[in-house]
Amino acid sequence: RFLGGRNVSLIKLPFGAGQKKAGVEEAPEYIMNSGVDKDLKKLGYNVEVVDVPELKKAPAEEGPSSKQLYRPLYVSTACQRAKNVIAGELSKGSAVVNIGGDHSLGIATVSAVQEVHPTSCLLWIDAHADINTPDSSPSGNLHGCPVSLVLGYAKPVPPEFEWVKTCIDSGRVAYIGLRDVDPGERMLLRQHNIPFFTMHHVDKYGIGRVVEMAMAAINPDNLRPTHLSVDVDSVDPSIVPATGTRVKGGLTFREIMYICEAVAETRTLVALDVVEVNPLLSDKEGCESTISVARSVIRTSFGLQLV
Ligand code: HAR
Ligand code: MN
Ligand code: MN
Ligand code: MN
Repeated sequence: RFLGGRNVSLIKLPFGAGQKKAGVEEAPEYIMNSGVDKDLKKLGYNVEVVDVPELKKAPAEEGPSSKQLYRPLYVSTACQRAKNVIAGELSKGSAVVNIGGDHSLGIATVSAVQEVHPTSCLLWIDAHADINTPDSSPSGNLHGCPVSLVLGYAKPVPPEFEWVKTCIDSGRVAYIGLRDVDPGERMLLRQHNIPFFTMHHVDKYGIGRVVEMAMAAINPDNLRPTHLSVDVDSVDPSIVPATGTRVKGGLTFREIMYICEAVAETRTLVALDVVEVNPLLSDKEGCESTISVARSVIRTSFGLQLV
């Protein structure tokens, strides 16, 4: 029951204004050049590459912003555009790989997936919960806010984001990998009973039980399409140094692969996000290691080839 069939669209989303470090907008080029299209073709998929180069261009005027958010108009405009492209690919019956770019693109990816597959669940793999509201955000960076916007927790919604619908409910979202959560975020996670598995839980139960518990919570009978959103900073900085907000004590290579394998095994994957690779933040070796992890995430989520 593979919902995306055998067609996969690789969507390049060169966008980085959801945070302040230059370079994350260059990642789609690097990740594509690593050969992800060939990997998926080898697995038997029909692959289409879609570029959205206009995301690199900022709107002429940012306009006065509420809430001290960083570049809300640019983030909103880019996400609206990205959402339309992603929804278009999904509507053709294809699965999508959304290659970021920073995680503010989650506003676009979740909005698109929920529009086309309104019962789907969301597995968010990240060191961070990205559930700050514009009010609770300590940084003003919108890559820390996408989950609150799609869950409808941002009140009032900043004017730039009025187009974003409350499109998913807390019962269909789970997290794995958390280890840097802000006080306001912790309150929202608890208040709405969102299942989250921190690195402490990964240590305590092992990745096998954690994935089992997360998927049982949001997709008990594998009847829902799955959206897997992978922020590469979920993985330990020793193998993923080329990312903007490194946090020690992350997932091992096998742990992130296990998550991707378990999702592949459900045959329910319709959308995969790979975000927060920043090739400018590490040396050549660190960059290659990071991109190789991103490539492995894509290949493994779309097919089990263990032996
Ligand atoms: N929680 C912090 C904030 O909202 C940091 C969020 C950041 N970083 C990411 N997203 N890479 O997962 O500012
Ligand atoms: Mn993130
Ligand atoms: Mn993160
Ligand atoms: Mn923090």
